[in-house]
Amino acid sequence: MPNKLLKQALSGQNPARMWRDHDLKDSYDVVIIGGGAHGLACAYYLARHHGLTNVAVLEKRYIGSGGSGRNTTIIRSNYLTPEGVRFYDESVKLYEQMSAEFDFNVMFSRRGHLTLAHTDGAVRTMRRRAEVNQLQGVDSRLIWPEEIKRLCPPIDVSDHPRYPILGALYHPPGGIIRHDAVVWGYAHHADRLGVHIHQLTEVTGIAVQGERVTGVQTNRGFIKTGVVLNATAGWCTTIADMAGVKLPITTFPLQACVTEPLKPFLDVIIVSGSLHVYVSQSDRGELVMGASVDPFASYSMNGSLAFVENLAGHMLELFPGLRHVRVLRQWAGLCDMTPDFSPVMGVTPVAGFLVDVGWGTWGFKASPVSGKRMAELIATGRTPDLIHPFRLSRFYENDLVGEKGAASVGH
Ligand code: PYC
Repeated sequence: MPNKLLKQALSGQNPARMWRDHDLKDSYDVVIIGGGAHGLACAYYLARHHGLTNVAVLEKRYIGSGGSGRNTTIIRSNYLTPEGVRFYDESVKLYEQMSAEFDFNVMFSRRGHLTLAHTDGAVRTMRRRAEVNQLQGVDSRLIWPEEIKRLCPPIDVSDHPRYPILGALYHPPGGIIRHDAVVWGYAHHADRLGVHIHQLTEVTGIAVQGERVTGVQTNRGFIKTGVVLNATAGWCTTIADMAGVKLPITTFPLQACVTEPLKPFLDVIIVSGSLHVYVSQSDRGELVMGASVDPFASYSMNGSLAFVENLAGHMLELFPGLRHVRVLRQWAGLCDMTPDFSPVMGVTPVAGFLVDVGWGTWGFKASPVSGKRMAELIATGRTPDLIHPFRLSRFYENDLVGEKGAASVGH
């Protein structure tokens, strides 16, 4: 890599663009709405695995400007239901091999993921998750304060805090990654395979004739197409409404923040549902932290003082030694919450209009698997077994996939 950089510098030539701009064609085989990691992954797998390259990805701002660039990059598969564990496990595996597949360092860092239990009820839930995980072949186990302290020396496992730590679900495969690199990697390879990525292209309407999608209206013109994938976050219900499809989703802001860089001291990911906090240390040394969604439905992406104050209080219960550390910046993203805390993927009552939505606070980690499996559905017309449990019709068939107990923090 240094040789490549040196050659490039000496050649005086600009590096090749990661992805290119194109004129908007008046027709595509597939139109994907949303230029985040999900939409770009789907475009990439359509082209790479199925040879479908007459594909447009429409992004109203710049790629990765939504949830893909606003999350805290945690990757894990320690879910509560067998359906959830199997699905996220495939995603973890795709993330593990991503740098090799792209020949581009996406900085995946396997850290180990600890979900702390502060009550007997939480210990029971962690035990159940560990057993479900193990039955699906996923490495997770219940551990106790002595081992927690060994894995994470700065954490307070004494009985001094208001909510002492009783145990934890330990999930060694859990990791973090550079989220921009994931977006750029998918964009670059989709572009090279012939996909058109259109930034600053906003969808203003979806044409439906006789219960079948026929096109998409944008601020740059009309596109004729028979297949539209709604891969948006924050505005997924607005887009679905344009096709006449109702989604059982409510949107909430989720805030996060980072501290100034510190010397490396935390090489595991720590999550506490009871204290509403999760934290990891990035490769730059910053502590990347978040909590649960704001307690009101809104499209606001403003940060609030209340969030930082609460988060700091809870962080200090776990790590009293951090009291002098300064918060550097904070931000918010939008989370589309479903009633069972699982996503919605697949077909809708409108033929040709598909959804990959409802990603709440768990979407980024699923980008590779949802992209791969939605591409398979689009290309073959058959719903893959792995995403069948997450179909829209489950809400009318009383067949929910309840994952609230595996959300990182209480909601
Ligand atoms: O589901 O791992 C997770 C998560 C981390 C931050 C928000 N959600």
